[in-house]
Amino acid sequence: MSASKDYHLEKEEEGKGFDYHLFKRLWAYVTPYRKLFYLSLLMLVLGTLFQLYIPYVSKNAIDAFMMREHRYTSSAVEAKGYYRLDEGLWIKEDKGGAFSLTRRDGHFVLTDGLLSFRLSQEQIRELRVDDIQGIDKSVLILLVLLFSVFFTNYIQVYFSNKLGQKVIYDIRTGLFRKVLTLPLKFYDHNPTGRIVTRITNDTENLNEFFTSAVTSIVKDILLLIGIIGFMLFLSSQLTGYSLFVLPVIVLATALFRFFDRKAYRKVRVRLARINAFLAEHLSGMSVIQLFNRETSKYEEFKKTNHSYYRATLQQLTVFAVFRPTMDILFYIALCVVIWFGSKDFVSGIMTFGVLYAFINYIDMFFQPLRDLSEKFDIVQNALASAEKIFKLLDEKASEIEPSQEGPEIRDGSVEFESVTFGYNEGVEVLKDISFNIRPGEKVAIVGETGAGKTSLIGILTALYPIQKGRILIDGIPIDAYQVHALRKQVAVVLQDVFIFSGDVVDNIRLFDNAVSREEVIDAAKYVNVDHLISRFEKGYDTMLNERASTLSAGERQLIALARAVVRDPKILVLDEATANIDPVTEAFIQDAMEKVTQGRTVITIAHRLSTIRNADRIFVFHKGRLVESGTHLELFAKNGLYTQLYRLQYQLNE
Ligand code: M5T
Ligand code: MG
Repeated sequence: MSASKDYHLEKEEEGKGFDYHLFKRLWAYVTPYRKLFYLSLLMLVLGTLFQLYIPYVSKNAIDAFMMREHRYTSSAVEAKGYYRLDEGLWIKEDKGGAFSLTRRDGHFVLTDGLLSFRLSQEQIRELRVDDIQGIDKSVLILLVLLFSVFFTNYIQVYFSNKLGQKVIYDIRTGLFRKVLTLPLKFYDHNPTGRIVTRITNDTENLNEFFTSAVTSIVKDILLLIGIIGFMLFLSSQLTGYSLFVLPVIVLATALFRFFDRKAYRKVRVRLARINAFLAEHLSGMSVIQLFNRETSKYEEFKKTNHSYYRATLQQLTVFAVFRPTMDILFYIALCVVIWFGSKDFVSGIMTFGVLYAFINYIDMFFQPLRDLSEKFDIVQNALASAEKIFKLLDEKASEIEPSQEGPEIRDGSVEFESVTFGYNEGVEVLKDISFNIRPGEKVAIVGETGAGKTSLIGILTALYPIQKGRILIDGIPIDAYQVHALRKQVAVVLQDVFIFSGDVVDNIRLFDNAVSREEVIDAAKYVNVDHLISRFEKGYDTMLNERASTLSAGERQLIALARAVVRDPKILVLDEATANIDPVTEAFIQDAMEKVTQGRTVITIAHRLSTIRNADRIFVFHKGRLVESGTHLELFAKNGLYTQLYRLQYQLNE
């Protein structure tokens, strides 16, 4: 693909790393909900502590109640605190006692080296009632801990998701509000797909950041620190042995990050390519089919699709290597713990409970490690998205400073004073235009394609700023009006009419509920589109789609005319569609035009004979300049450009 063809694609920038300002700005969005944030953080810390405590409680249960050494002294007579074992044998727990409790052939035996008594299960339970109660208590504590982990996790997940949703809701709303105020120039340079991506995908990336990444990173780090803390507390030596794999883990993770980032970026770029391809080709489906481009487009898509597939495979490979590597490292660490730990246990340096807890902690240790390295992508991705979102939010709203208050348009005179305008620097589309239109005058503008006629509308309605000169309405420069007031009184019917998805009524009043259904119908009758609408399946309630594929060009023009009329503007600007209209519709439009132009200043970019003939004055544009003006007869008599144009375009219709 050539560079020019890829202009609408995202460039994948290098990862930004951790930018303090970015975090500060993101935090500003969290501030209104910081209670949620702190609460979820608190739950996170509590949950992690509970989780860390579980192996430790098990260790206590094992060492204090299960594996404890028991010694007893004996007495031949009954005494307080002594337990009757047999006729003439009473025993009592005593650390310095001669009898010890040992296991032999699956039974407990009480022995002092000379005598030994085999104990029944009943007796052992009575003797070790403290241990059994201790175990009960430990299990209860474990249960409470488990439920607390569940409960804190639940609250934490709920609150952090709520926080994420609230934040991205605000960001999405903010983005759309921004987008509504952006100058049209912005849209000339930014393809729709990109802006849609900003408002949907990029905010979604942020959501993931808030809900899963931030919390799990904090949690993982807490866990790692906590686990190492507990392990050091239990046995610093064994901690040292078991973490000897740590450098290997760090290396493996760094390698994984490197390859994963590369693969991930590729996946994103290629997915964006698929999206862009689809968006473009779905909209242009009729052209593809009409020009038999199906096969070649299919091949093109297959190629794009395949390159995406390859990129995902590559990413999978990276993961497929990383996960088992981490697993092997985990098992190695486990082997080390068992090897050294068991020896320590056998030689009596370490209790069995500590060994048990250690194995648990090692198991726990690897989960956050795997997680952290995989979550890193989300963070980086989110920060890249945040940056792009903020860039859009920082776009300058409009080069035309909006006036806060301003006059109302009363008469509707329009004056251009040496106006020069271009969309891009260095290319002048309109050059030194001066004219004066009186209130109520009907002016037709003619000129060849690309002469700058449509551009005139853009600057009259302040959609684009001009470079030189002044535009005045009622003798007042347009920038002195509130943009709102200006556009209320200058209604425009554009060359290609945009229809929104919605019914006919809403498309005429443009979803403005201040306009009643009756007013809409009146306007439709006024412009002679009423009888066309009543032929629709559901009349005024017929749903239209945004491509207006169910309307004819003439119907669309008339709906747009009704749209303009319903607002009762002082100045009406019409950009006639170049498409030919059948004589019947032509008559309807002409009749409508006669009515709607009453008492209004009308500027029509004319493609029809009737419009030109009925105009009070005609302006002839040529290559961005106003070259001739006057009535039809005056201009015709001049035998200049107008005569030429007129002859070329209309002689056949004469
Ligand atoms: C005049 C350029 C266009 C042409 C010149 C609308 C628009 C136009 N142009 C831009 O660069 N960006 C734009 O957004 O300006 O264009 P126009 O005013 O649309 O011409 P027209 O209305 O007289 O032509 P037509 O065909 O509608 O009769 O060079 O490239
Ligand atoms: Mg045009």
